[in-house]
Amino acid sequence: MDRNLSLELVRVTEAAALACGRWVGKGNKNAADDAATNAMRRAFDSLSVHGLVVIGEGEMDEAPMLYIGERLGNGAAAGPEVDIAVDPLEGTNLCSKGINGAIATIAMAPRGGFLHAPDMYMDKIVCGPAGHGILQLDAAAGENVQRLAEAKGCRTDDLTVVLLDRQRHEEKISDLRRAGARIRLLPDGDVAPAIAACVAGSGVDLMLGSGGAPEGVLAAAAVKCMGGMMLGRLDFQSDEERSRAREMGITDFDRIYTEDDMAHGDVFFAATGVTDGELLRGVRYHAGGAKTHSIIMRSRTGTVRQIEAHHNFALKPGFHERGA
Ligand code: VTB
Repeated sequence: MDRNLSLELVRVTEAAALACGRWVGKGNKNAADDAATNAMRRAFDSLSVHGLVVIGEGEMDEAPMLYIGERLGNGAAAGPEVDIAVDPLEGTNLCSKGINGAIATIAMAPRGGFLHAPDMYMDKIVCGPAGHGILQLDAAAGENVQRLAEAKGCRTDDLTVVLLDRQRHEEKISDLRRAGARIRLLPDGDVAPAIAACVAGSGVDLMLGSGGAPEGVLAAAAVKCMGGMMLGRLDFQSDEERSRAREMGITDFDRIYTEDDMAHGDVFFAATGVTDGELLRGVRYHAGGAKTHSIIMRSRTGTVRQIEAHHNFALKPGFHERGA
């Protein structure tokens, strides 16, 4: 694949962030999500790929654009055949309330490179490279923290674990507290902390718990690019979910997927901050322009770039409204 694609991809997440950034704190998560989705969809038109959405905004009958199965890209003859995973606004509630942690994100892999994860929960554990061969999805949370502390040569209370603040995590949380770990409970958004867990010095050492499976695939793409470790297993809540998964080609319901099972081949990942977070600053607007902060990466080279972009709306009429 063309090495420039990761640099192209960041324009897509920047466009989405610039568009939904206008909706921060306005209490309208659907409008924020629509703005991000529209802008991201439009930005794709200039990308030289033959893209197919495999993780998107929903099924074709549920979402007007960026739905699963939609073909994207400008169709340039030379463009590669790629699968695309998107979450134009990951953390719609965070954005609508103006809380930290909302991002615009996208991942791309050669055709067939992503797990076609159904829209349901996935039990996840994510850590940087130190976690390989050490952490287990089914080990008690406290035990995982002990093992990670040993591997890193630190104390358990040197480690910070992030979980979504949900009742379903009660047992994990008490177990982590018993083990002495520092914990951060987030209202929403488990992709950004999964990325942070792979970045040394980010303030996040481990991300655990059950969140969206599509978000799991996006996280896996980033984890793979950074050499981190991730394990995930679909967390079925009903037989209806099992039959939906079967329709999507999943036969082994107990399978534990690694980051590589969920995202393989030459994977690209990009995310832009919408509101502030551990890793990415949110969009900052000023007279006539805005500043965005993004992270982009590619698995084949392992290069991780952070990009601060200064956008001049005067030179791109309509840009600040459309974000394209
Ligand atoms: C999860 C998580 C997401 O929404 O999908 C969550 O992965 C929904 O979980 O990052 P609940 O049903 O417990 O609310 C996010 O937090 C935001 O999209």
